[in-house]
Amino acid sequence: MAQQTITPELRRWIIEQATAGFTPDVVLASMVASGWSESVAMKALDTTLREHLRTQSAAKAVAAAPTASGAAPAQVGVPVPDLDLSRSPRQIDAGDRMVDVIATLNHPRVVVLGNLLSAEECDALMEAARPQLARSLTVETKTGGEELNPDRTSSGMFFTRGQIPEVARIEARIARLVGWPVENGEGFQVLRYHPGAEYKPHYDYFDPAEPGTPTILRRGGQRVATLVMYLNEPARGGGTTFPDVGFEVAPVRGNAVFFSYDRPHPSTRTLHGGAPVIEGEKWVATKWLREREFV
Ligand code: PD2
Ligand code: ZN
Repeated sequence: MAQQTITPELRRWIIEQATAGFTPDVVLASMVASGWSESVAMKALDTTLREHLRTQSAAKAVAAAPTASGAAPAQVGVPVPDLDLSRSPRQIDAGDRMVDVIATLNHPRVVVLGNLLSAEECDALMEAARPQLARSLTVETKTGGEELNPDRTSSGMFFTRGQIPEVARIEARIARLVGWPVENGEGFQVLRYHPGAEYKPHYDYFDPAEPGTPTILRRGGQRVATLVMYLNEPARGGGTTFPDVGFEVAPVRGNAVFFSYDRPHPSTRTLHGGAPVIEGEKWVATKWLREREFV
């Protein structure tokens, strides 16, 4: 496709749409429908609306405007953790370890990493987690509590930040890798899946429309990125899937998949799931990163 330029006319049009009460997701859909590439359109929207928010008091009305469908308006994106891939490195220095860059995708932002963890670190996490595994809970967004979720047939546990030396070391490595403070991370969650177990597709951010979400957000704001680390290798099945873009990451011991989401909205395309394990066991450690310090 020929290069698409963000002209002053386009900026003016975006601002007109926004001030007329159309939310960014609606404006995005109409730009895509008229031939804009979604990633260019999102960027144009993001920069234009940010600039406008900075300079105009009318911005308040934009954020508060209802969508035509009555859904919650999509917010302008927030800063998120990311890796510095600007010079296309094969490896990134994560402080105490060189980590391989295996594959990247821009929308959704996904980076597949190799050799993030050593075999000894994978073993240490599994052994420390094993005695505490219980059928997995997910955060109940209706109340802010936790519930048994039938979409998740794995068992799991949480470490606290820095709970054992291996956890502290890996947390520092991740912080350096993605440029995000250790303090903004939730404790690792370790999950074990048996054959037949899966994690149905979901978003990791908290749904702003759910009544329990404000309570959850008090502990450090929204989740803005996820790192799923593979601690072992099931013989078959158990990939991490991104159904919106037909992408699947194979669970390879020591490897990881990173993805970020700058707004709690499906337009991030970060719908993802854990495919059923067909043969063998699958163990992962998940790190979720929040906007602010997680307390
Ligand atoms: O185990 C996975 O592959 C997986 C897939 C989707 C883990 C998570 N989500 C998660 O921990 O959020
Ligand atoms: Zn997830």
